[in-house]
Amino acid sequence: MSVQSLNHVGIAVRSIDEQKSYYERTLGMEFEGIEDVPSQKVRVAFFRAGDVRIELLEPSEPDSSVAKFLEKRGEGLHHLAFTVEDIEARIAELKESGLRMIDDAPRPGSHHMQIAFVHPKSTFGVLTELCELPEM
Ligand code: CMX
Repeated sequence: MSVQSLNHVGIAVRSIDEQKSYYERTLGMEFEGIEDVPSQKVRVAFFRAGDVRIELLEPSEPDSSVAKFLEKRGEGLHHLAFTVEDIEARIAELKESGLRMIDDAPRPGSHHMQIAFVHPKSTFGVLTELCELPEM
């Protein structure tokens, strides 16, 4: 297993609108747009500085896992996402090494990526996402 790069850092927020100006104007990051990700019941906003992206996650439905997170832990850092190649093989490797996957098979994520989450209980408390970029 070898991750290629940090794809993004996910941050749980109650309102993208409320925080947009902090990332865009105060920090001066490039705003890349807002997208609905129905499979994850979230609305996401991306901001970029160099190769690093921040993903703001706002729940789009009351039973979203992000809504539960906000209720329990409040706003703040939610997950780290790594770019990988051949996500199905990477999932198999992680399972083989004893990690608990939330997703046994890739799901559609933002930016047309395929994604899969690893449970934070098996990654030292850090919710971890694998992302495979779409073919160009
Ligand atoms: N980071 C670290 N720990 C987390 C966490 C997070 N983001 N979310 C939950 N946990 C912890 C909880 O605090 C809890 O720990 P304790 O038992 O010690 O209190 C434990 O994990 C179980 O959490 P829970 O509140 O009972 O919530 P659930 O089990 O219902 O769900 C999780 C937790 C991680 C399985 C669920 O949030 C999930 O499936 N996440 C993956 C999907 C996701 O996050 N999608 C949104 C992003 C989509 C995108 O980027 O496109």
